[in-house]
Amino acid sequence: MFETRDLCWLTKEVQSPGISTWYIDHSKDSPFLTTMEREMPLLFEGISYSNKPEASIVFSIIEETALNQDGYRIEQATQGYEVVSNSHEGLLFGMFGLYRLLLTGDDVTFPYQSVPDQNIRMVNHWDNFDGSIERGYAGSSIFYDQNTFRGDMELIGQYARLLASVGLNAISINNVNVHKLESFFIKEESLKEIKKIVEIFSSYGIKTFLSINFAAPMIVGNLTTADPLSLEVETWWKEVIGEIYRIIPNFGGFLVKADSEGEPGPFTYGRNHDEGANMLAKAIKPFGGLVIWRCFVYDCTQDWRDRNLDRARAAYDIFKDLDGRFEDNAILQIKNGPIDFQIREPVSPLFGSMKKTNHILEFQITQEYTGHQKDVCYLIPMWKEVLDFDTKYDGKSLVKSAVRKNSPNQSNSGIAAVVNVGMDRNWTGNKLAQANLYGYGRLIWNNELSSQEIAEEWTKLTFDLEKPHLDKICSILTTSRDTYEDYTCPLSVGFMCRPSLHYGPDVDGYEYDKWGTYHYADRDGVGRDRTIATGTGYTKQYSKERCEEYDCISTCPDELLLFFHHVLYTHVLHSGKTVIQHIYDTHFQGVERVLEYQVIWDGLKEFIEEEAYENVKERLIQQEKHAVNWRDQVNTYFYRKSGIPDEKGRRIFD
Ligand code: BDP
Repeated sequence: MFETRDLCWLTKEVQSPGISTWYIDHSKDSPFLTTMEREMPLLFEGISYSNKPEASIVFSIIEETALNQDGYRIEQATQGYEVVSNSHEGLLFGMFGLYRLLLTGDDVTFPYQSVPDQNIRMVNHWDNFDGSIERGYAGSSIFYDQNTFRGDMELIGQYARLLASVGLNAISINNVNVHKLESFFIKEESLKEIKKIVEIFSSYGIKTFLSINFAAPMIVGNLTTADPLSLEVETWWKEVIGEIYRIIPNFGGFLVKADSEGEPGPFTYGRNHDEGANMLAKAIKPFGGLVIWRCFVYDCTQDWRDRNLDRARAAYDIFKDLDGRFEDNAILQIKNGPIDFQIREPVSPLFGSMKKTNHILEFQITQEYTGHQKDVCYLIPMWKEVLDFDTKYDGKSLVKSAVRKNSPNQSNSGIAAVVNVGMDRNWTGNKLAQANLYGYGRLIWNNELSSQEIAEEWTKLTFDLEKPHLDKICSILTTSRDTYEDYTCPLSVGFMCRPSLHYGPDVDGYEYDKWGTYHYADRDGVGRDRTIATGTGYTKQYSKERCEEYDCISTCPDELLLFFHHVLYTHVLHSGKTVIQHIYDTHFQGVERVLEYQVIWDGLKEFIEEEAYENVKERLIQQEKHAVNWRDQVNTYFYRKSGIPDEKGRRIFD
């Protein structure tokens, strides 16, 4: 249907007549020379490789501890710019950095230095070999099609440059739920295909990982067990890993989802998660590989006899005691919240408390619970809150620094996120959802950037518009998370969505479920009691100060109230409103905001290129229907339960 693909934020031409040639120092050693030779003219139009130091952009390797692994500095030289770094990766990131600055940076002061705040900066694909994507909302997989490798290397190349341009340096290319066919990715036939993908990502400084099935020794190797302590299993993995590195010497390592949602794991054999992860980590260590082990394990069904059984507690209950018992090349990957990527959750209590194990913080860019890339929902404000959250261990310990500082090997720490791209021509389904991928990369490189700054950067790079128009798009983006929360998730009550699909309302859809339950609404009140005295005791998993704050109704922040407490509908919030009135007001407000977005977008019609305009317009229409449906179902539900009318007399279906 479309002729060319939307290259997002890398399409504009730099208008800078001063730049004409470029030169890379130590060129013979640079693994990225070919990549840069291809990129430079694309980014800085007309530029050519000069081999001469007086070129207008010079890339030099220096030795400077402050620039760390991938950092760079751009200095203004007489004829142009000099980019310096300790590593060739840093020069590559510096090349994209310079391009961005020339396009957006009216008030940049040189020298401009940029050093990433996190070492591993990763995206996780949940792509299946049949071409489908678990929780994917932008078409089918860019890697696979009907149980074959799609083999569109040009497309993968475009994707690699998008990722590198925002500073990402690691990728896993298959779903964490590893079905039978993907379990065989570790065999020679597939590895030869995977090698081609790995080479492309490597040429942009990105390491490639595979998700593996913990039971692969049985599925692939025909062994009778996958017990991590069995010698036979250990030997099998060593051979497999040796074979992987023989074919792909620059392979990154494994990502593992074990003992979670039906996936096999060490628990099957009465072993613990350190035993499972360490067996693999030891086997892959001689090759410099990593094992990234997910903490999304919640094998704890509800049981009315035991009030402590609470899904929110699971990750901490399972992993906290294992702190310090993992190999140096094993990394725990922890979701940002204790449940599952809801629009509002507290921060996982493992951050700050886990002090002797390498770890990675996991976000979700794909909008599973946040609107399926139909609804606009700019996620940077939410991620910023998580990064800036003070766990209050040892006085002060913000998540963004705890992830690194509490990892004994800081190179093996960082941030990962489930990515949102697919075969859709604009990569992300909704054009505005590109801002989440762009912003994710920018934010995890520079944790200090604000949501507003990132939104401004992305809009400037993406649309050819005057400032007042760019500001309007930014105003939609930066308020959209609050809007989505308003019509879906009052005061942190999550999971009122349609089961399995996770789009659209179904207030009781997950309530009374064996894995649930979430809102606990009855005729008098709503919310899950997670306090120490009368609830599940989840609050105890936080530092003393945070525990006291959350455990007490009067100090618990409004936005998290119903996650921690069961309260009466007439309970008065810090905001001065009752809980029931808050529910009504936010749901009406959410719909009104979406209507405002439509008006703003309509006003941009004559300035925005038609395809992008129509794409967002069509999605805003769907979002309106969605928001109205949420408003009506949630308000009606709570009106019927409580019998308390809206004090503003608005229409609620009954
Ligand atoms: C949940 C998704 C499920 C994923 C799981 C995970 O609903 O599809 O497999 O997370 O993170 O949010 O493994």
